[in-house]
Amino acid sequence: MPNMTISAPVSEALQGGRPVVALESTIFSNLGLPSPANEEALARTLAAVRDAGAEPAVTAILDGVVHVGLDDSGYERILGEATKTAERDIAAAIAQRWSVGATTVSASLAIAQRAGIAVFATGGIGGVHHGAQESGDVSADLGAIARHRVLTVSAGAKAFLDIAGTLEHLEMLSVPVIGYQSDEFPMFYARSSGLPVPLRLDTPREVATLVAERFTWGGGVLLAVPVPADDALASSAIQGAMSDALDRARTAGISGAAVTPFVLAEISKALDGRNIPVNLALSENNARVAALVAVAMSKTP
Ligand code: PSU
Ligand code: MN
Repeated sequence: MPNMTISAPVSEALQGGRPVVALESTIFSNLGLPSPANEEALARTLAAVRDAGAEPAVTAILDGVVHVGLDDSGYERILGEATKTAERDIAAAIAQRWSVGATTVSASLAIAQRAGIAVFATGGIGGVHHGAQESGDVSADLGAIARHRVLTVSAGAKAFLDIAGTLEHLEMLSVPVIGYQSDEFPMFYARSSGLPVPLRLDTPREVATLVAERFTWGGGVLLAVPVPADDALASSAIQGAMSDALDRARTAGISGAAVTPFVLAEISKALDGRNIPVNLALSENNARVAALVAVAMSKTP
């Protein structure tokens, strides 16, 4: 595969049937988190996957080549200036030899499936934006979760989205949505959205069994993991910052792929960075849970 390269540790793990967890690179780039929090997020996420017994595989496009698993120089590059790369952008990123293409959830899922990786972890997925009826803004993440045979582990959808609309859309796309040790769909920084999940599972083993079954029918699964209680923000604490950020995006006429990075940066400003430790904690926790499920899947006979 000339336009895709799998690192030696990842390819050895895959060949040996050992557990691997794919990770996106947008959250670790300047588009997702400010420096040096992005560096800490990366280090803690990688450690969480390894400590739980799996091999991390960060996806990125470097000089027009799709990378699955990075070395130190690759990590350094994604931590800096990067171009947001969704699934539809992969072809352009290769054809035009983009220097650093930071993969979103949708791009990572396409790459994971092609590399033969069954589990993927992120912070929060994209989803249905407020006002999507007029703007049509629905993240490509949702279709990618539905289409690819990969489990996505996230702390729900990003908090500034239309969560109820996102859950309806996932139902329309036939995506099984599982609450991990939770009866509610989480709300990223906050543990609760007030919206129930259709299915709750409590152990990595149970999740692994369901995912294996789902893969035989085609398509992916979304595992929603609430941020650990000690790290969570109260949803009342973020409501104001979120609606202000959305108003500002509207007034500034931001649209398309720029909306999410803009709104995330505005929320950080309004909360004086109090959301950043939460973002790190949930990314680390999702990576840990994803690795535990990957380990359980690798033991499935
Ligand atoms: N959640 C975060 N930070 C991010 C993203 C999600 O806390 O940077 C990124 C992910 O890469 C996700 C993307 O796939 O935003 C979704 O963008 P959009 O809404 O444009 O589809
Ligand atoms: Mn969008």
